[in-house]
Amino acid sequence: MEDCIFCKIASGEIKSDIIYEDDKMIFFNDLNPTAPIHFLAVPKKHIRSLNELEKEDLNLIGEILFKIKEYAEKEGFAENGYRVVNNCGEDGLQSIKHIHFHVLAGKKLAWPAG
Ligand code: D5M
Repeated sequence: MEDCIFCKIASGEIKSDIIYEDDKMIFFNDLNPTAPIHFLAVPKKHIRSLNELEKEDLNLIGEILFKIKEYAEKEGFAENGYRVVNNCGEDGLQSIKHIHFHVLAGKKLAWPAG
């Protein structure tokens, strides 16, 4: 197993600002937020990137997206909308090699990205 900061956050070895956790996933606020609400939704299973996703992981990813939806409803930003982003690989500017989804909300976001 490679040395992975998000695995260490998931195991509790490294502290983070956790906003949701269950046995399969963890949500924590991004260290460098680019919107009033900016957190990362991360599976506890170590998957390097979208490129390494296997069919056996499809339920897990669906559950993460569904939990993001539920969280947005609970926290009251679902109605105004939000953005879910996955950066994959070098050109996608993925800096942490453990798959994660950025969730951005709380302002009118700019588009297009990149
Ligand atoms: O984005 C990786 C994101 O991870 C980036 O926005 C900073 C964030 N980050 C890095 N380390 C931490 C810790 N320790 N806590 C919270 N957030 C963190 P990427 O899509 O890989 O470019």
